[in-house]
Amino acid sequence: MTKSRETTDNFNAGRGPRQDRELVQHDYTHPAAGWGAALSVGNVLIKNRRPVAGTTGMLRMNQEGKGFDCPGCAWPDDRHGLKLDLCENGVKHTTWEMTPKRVDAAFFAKHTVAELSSWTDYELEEVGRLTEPMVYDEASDKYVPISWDDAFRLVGDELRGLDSPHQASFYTSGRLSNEATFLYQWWVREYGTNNLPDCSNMCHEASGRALEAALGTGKGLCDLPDWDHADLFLIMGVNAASNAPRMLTSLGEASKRGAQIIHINPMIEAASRDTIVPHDFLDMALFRATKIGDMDVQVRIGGDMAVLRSIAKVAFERAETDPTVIDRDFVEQHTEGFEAYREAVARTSWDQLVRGSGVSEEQLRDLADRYLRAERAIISWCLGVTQHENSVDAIREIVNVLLLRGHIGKLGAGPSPVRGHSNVQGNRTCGIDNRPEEAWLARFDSVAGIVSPREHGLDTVDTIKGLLDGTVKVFVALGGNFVLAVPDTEVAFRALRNAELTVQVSTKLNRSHLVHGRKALILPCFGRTEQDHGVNGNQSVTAEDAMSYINLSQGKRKPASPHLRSEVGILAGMASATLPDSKTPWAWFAEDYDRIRDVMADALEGFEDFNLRARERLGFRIAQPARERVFRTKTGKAEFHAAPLGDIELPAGQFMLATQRSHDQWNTTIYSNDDRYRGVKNSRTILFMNPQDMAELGLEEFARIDIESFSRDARTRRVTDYQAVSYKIPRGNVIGYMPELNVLCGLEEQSSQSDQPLMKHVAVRVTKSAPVAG
Ligand SMILES: Nc1nc2c(c(=O)[nH]1)N[C@H]1C(S)=C(S)[C@@H](COP(=O)(O)OP(=O)(O)OC[C@H]3O[C@@H](n4cnc5c(=O)[nH]c(N)nc54)[C@H](O)[C@@H]3O)O[C@H]1N2
Ligand SMILES: Nc1nc2c(c(=O)[nH]1)N[C@H]1C(S)=C(S)[C@@H](COP(=O)(O)OP(=O)(O)OC[C@H]3O[C@@H](n4cnc5c(=O)[nH]c(N)nc54)[C@H](O)[C@@H]3O)O[C@H]1N2
Ligand SMILES: [Mo]
Repeated sequence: MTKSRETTDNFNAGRGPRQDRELVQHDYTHPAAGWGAALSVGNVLIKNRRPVAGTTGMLRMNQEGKGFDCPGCAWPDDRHGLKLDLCENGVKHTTWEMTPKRVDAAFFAKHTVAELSSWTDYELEEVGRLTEPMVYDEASDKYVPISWDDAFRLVGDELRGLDSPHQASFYTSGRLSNEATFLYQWWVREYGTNNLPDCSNMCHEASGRALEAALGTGKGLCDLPDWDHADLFLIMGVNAASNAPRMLTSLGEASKRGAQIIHINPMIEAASRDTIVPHDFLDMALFRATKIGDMDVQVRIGGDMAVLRSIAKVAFERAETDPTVIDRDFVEQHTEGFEAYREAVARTSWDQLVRGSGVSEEQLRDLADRYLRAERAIISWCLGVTQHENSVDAIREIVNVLLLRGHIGKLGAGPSPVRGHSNVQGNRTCGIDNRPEEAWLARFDSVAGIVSPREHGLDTVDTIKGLLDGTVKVFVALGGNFVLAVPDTEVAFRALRNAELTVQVSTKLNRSHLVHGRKALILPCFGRTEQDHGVNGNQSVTAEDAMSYINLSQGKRKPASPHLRSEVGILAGMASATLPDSKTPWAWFAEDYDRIRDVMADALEGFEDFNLRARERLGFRIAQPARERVFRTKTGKAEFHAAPLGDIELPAGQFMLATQRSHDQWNTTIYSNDDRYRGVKNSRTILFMNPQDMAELGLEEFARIDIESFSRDARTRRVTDYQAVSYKIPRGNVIGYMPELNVLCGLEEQSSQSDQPLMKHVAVRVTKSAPVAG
């Protein structure tokens, strides 16, 4: 069976709808959000046949704890609670879940897995919501129905049959609620392993490690009032108009009050032009756009540390004559390592800074000048900064320049990473961590009455390696689309097919259900928008956003099928079946999440009176000592970091590739082949290139190209028949889409600082495709 399936694997095609029209590209000049977005929302609602229900569903989202938390991104809700704060991509994301289409037993009876494997990823998700638990039947190569009890028994039997609990790995995609997360890690640790990989391993691991070392907290320090008071923003490596659209609201308001907004990005993204703030009805009615970019710094891919260090370079130069440039009092009272840092900066020449950043000295000085004049500065970043070899150093450099100006622990200033999935931050807080800290485990154990394992567990890349070499036999995924999200797609396919058992808890059909182990389960769960009845009525869960606010979320819609279960319920079922002698009251927890929250209140710092505070009108914010300038670092101070500038030069003829999202996708879920703000229509198998680089290679616009990557394992990975699109990006850099280009990301290409796969740091060669024969 597997044989025929492998022949249908296609690692070269786009993962959106089948491409039936020619690629088009033109400049997009309209404001971000605004009517373009409103029209696009309308189209999505119509496509999902949800014009009316879709709208009422939206009106219940993000509204003062009375609805569900938008799963679209981790940006906090409007704290004033007065406005209708929704965005195009949140609407798209939510309607995708609310589709009336269903994937039931009859559907699976009609299609073998081999046949489904030939469908596009778009077609798989398009068929609608999963409705009942299914198990893989090898004889017919089909998924067939299984009862919940039998499914749980299968999981329990397999896990108990392993020689060691470390032979199983338990993935989380960052939308799992805090309550489910807490129970998940409890089950896994009581079972006996810290094999808890998550999407954070591919996302903000670098941010967590850098901030923890520098400030004694793995999270950003800013809240929305800070965003309301800053007079300067450095927005680094984020495509905010597509991936954190509600940031545009904050930027629009900041711009109106005169704050400066500087975008540091190899691409000039839509968010650096102007926006019509989507919830500002008057602006919408009048087509009134607000400028949200004062300066674009087109850094070369991987060059952020050089940009930041140039700020420090200018600061130290000026400090010789101007004592106010560096906040001496702050540095003396609250920091450690200033002298060593000063020396490291002195050792870095302008020549290195210019080469390392790809930006002229003049522009770097202009940037520094603006930064050093600001009284309150926020530095915000996302994947453009985190997915490189030297990302931990780059993020420590963010903290370095904030420390120089005392921009920590004061209103309107600080580090503010943009997190990805709506609860990826809460997952960590509530225990999803393959490298847990002793203090966290000790407190948890004392409350839970178990002894958690202490040895570190596997992250996402380790899990793939373990599956490949057979040391991992069972793979469980709470959400996500692991096989497409991870690097090295072909290798990942082989890894998952090597498993004894794969278990996917999901809402929609995706590739990870088709690339499965010898035994395989699909366990369908409620979505965020759906009711979840316990013994005391419709239950709520909580999520933590990118600014550490905890919000209650309650679904109102009727579940997509009567056979669905909640994620908590599914976890409780799997846990009971795995641990028959457990003293943990799994089923009792699932009956009423208040009971889980009562335990969390004791086990987790900052969750005191959890049930009470979660029910406050706008939830609560988890306290962070660093905001009060109390730093839980080794020295008790905020720590400067004196790293040398990393080398990002490639041999001649190679390009640095960054893989990223289009406007019309949510990670591995692709809504269309268009990328509106970059003016692209009808294709995802494209590569943005600098026009001069294209000319040098003799490539015309839309020329057919092959892209080949280099990896330390010396294996060649290649995609063919892509198209080159000229775009204003730095020379030597190329940009294309994930998850298609994950094929090129070698499994060995991991940051030595963060262990993150180098998804924006791929060395490639570009060549003209051979002409098609005939
Ligand atoms: N609609 C929508 N929203 C989403 C998601 C989605 O897929 N769709 N995904 C969610 C998730 S999980 C996450 S983690 C976030 C991701 O949000 P983003 O970080 O915006 O994701 P990417 O699309 O990878 O875009 C990376 C950005 O960094 C820039 N960049 C690339 N290399 C560099 C570099 O070396 N330096 C700098 N300074 N910039 C660089 C790119 O031009 C691009 O603007 O969004 C979340 N929100
Ligand atoms: N090359 C490259 N690769 C990347 C990245 C990159 O920038 N470049 N980014 C990385 C990042 S930042 C991330 S976060 C990962 C994303 O990795 P994942 O989180 O694993 O992937 P998603 O595409 O977000 O998962 C989508 C699936 O989640 C399921 N789902 C949706 N809603 C729910 C729900 O409520 N409950 C459950 N149980 N399931 C649900 C659906 O079945 C859907 O098919 O990808 C990473 N991969
Ligand atoms: Mo992410």
